Amino acid sequence: MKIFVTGAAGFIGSNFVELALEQGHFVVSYDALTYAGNRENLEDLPNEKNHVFVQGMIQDQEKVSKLLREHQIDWLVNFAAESHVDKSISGPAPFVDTNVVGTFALLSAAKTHYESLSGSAKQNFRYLQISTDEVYGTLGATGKFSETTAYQPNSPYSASKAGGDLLVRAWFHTFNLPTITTNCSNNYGPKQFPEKLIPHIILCALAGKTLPVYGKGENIRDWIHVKDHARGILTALEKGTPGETYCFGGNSERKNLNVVQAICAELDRVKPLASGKKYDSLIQFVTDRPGHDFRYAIDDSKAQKELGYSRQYTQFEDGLKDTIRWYLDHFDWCQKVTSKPGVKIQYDWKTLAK
Ligand code: NAD
Ligand code: TDX
Repeated sequence: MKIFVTGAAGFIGSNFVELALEQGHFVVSYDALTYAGNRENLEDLPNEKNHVFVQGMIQDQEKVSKLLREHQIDWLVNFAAESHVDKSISGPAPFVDTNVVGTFALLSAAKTHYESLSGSAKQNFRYLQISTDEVYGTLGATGKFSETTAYQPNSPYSASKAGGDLLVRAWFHTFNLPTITTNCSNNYGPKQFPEKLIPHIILCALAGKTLPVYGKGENIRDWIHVKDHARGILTALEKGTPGETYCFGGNSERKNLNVVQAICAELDRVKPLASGKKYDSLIQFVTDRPGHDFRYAIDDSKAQKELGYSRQYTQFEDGLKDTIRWYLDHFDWCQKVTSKPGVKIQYDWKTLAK
């Protein structure tokens, strides 16, 4: 298939592009290259001849329309988003602009393209919206989110994602655009921007800085390896029913403090501190995130039953070890992506490289 991937230079988008190319698809990667998007994420890809990169904003409907037409696109997958909850609290405007207005522009371009198609091209066309479990709000100690859970977003980030998702729903019901929405839990793995918990803690630890744990570290997230998520998305494109939503989770709920402690334990093993101290001595409990959702967990039995979806990373701690190894082996990448203008996170690279 010919796939138009927005947000392709980000964490999950770039892992998806790699999988799609491996599977023999043709991919047009489209990305604005914000602070979170990096061209480096799309280097050394398999089947390079089947890959085109175009820089642009999803809000640019005319540009997207032209690309959909020129490349005779079959599947549009929308990963492009402002994705960091903390940034949505300090500055929500770009979240509304990209996640809501940008989704509207993409849907408008997709509708025009879809209506120009006929025969099998029209039958095969899909618009896939990448969403999150955060749109469902927060869980208490028990229960799980599923496709039937009501949307109750709590942060500016999740509210903006929910806004985009509701537009997608309306474009299916009103205009018959064949849309699919996937809601996934917290991803981890290679190429995640170091503002997010796991890579941020790895790099702070290696730089000998304190490890910030919000509140008491008791909030719970359900961790899925990014490569399992990418496989799930491809399966939804291949086998999903238009108008449906599918949830993907990792079946790996962990308290934040336990995730940070697991990172410390692995670093003690593979890169012990020269001082002889243990990495967990760097843990510092800091002011909690405002409106911090307590717990997320996903029931993905619908995706398992209807799409035949299954996870290959079943042990979070093993996937975490691989992820830590990836960051240790990619200091250059870490340095490059955090040295861009507008990125506030700074590490002491001389300490890190030791
Ligand atoms: P990311 O921040 O790493 O990547 C986002 C990408 O979108 C970047 O490359 C950025 O340059 C691009 N982008 C931002 N605004 C754009 C615009 N206006 N036009 C074009 N490109 C733009 O995010 P991620 O973690 O890879 O998340 C990808 C998608 O998956 C998002 O929609 C996010 O909401 C969703 N999601 C993420 C997670 C997670 O754990 N990271 C979980 C569930 C769902
Ligand atoms: O330094 C930190 N310390 C800390 O305790 C950071 C960055 C985070 N945290 C906590 C907050 C969360 O409970 O760790 C948890 C995970 O935080 P993030 O990595 O910022 O992820 P989260 O807020 O859960 O959102 C993520 O998962 C769902 C993605 O960023 C979203 O894009 C996705 O939709």
